[in-house]
Amino acid sequence: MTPLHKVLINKDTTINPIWIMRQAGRYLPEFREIRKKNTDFIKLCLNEKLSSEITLQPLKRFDFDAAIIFSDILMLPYALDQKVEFKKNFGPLLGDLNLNEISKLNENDFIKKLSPVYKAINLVSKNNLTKNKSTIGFVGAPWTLLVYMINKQSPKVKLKDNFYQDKSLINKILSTLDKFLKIHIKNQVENGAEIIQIFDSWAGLLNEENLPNYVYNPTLTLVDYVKTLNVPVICFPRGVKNYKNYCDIVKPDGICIDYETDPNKILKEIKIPVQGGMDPKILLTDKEILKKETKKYLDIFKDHPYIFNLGHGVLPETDPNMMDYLVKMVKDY
Ligand code: 1CP
Repeated sequence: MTPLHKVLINKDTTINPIWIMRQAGRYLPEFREIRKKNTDFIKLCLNEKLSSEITLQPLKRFDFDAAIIFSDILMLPYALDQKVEFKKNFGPLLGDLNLNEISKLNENDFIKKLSPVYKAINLVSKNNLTKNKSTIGFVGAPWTLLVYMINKQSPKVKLKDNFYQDKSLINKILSTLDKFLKIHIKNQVENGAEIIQIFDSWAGLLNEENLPNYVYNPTLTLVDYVKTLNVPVICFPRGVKNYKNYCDIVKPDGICIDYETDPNKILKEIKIPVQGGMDPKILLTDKEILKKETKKYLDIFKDHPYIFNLGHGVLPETDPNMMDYLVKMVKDY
């Protein structure tokens, strides 16, 4: 059993495995080197040789316990034939959504479009660098994907005023997403993904009243599906106010918490394995502060099954030396 499985399945509290969201990415000079020569981000994700190499880059430097496949949650709308571009200093920009086209899409075409992602997972899971480590596959949660597909840009930039207006459109997209997310998850697992993480980065946009329709119910269906594949599933509903409600209803194997959530409150309320929490900005300070904050999370969760991670993705300005210090500290704890 890998360390992550020991925590997620056996609820082992004697170890503290570590991996970091966005561990393969822009804070690593070797990634920026590849990215410079590959200006089309989608094409890069669809190049299994390069995407598997990028996935393994952080494992060559640091003793992480997992590899997360270098891809993106927006590969799904891309595979549903919605145009997706990544504009420099702006983020993703999506094209118009054509539901008629989407309804004609068949499973085989979808799988074919994403086959380089599945090949990359296969290459990574068979590589020696992931021996006794987990290969993590992932998807965006239906709600977060819906947000990008309708809004066509990051809500960080602006959320359309009439976002919630067309309920029939919303429901059609949600049911399409349910079908294709399951296909995407299945193919990742069949090719070597041993854990699935569901990213709901924009769950915090909703109030409690709307969570059942858009977050709880559609995510529960996916979580139940992943369980039938005998693979543990970790959910990251960033920004929800009530993590306990979320866990009680959605019942993932592990819950990843964001950096605005009080870890002491989580420890008191939540019984399932916990992951993450520390503010990524701590890695931009100094070793003294980093040591103190890291120790804080490890101390709080010392008798609770806990996977060390941050409360959101590692920031591009992070010094890899600080990451090195963090990993060693967690391992020596
Ligand atoms: O080099 C570049 O300009 C591309 C930057 C980049 C990278 C490295 C994007 C564009 N995506 C990725 C990889 C990525 N995205 C991974 C790879 C594996 C790893 O973690 O190492 C993962 C898991 C994601 C997931 C993802 N993409 C999420 C969920 C997690 C989160 O950060 O909240 C979201 C919301 C996205 C959308 C997306 N893709 C890229 C960007 C810049 C964004 C965010 C846009 C926004 O702010 O709304």
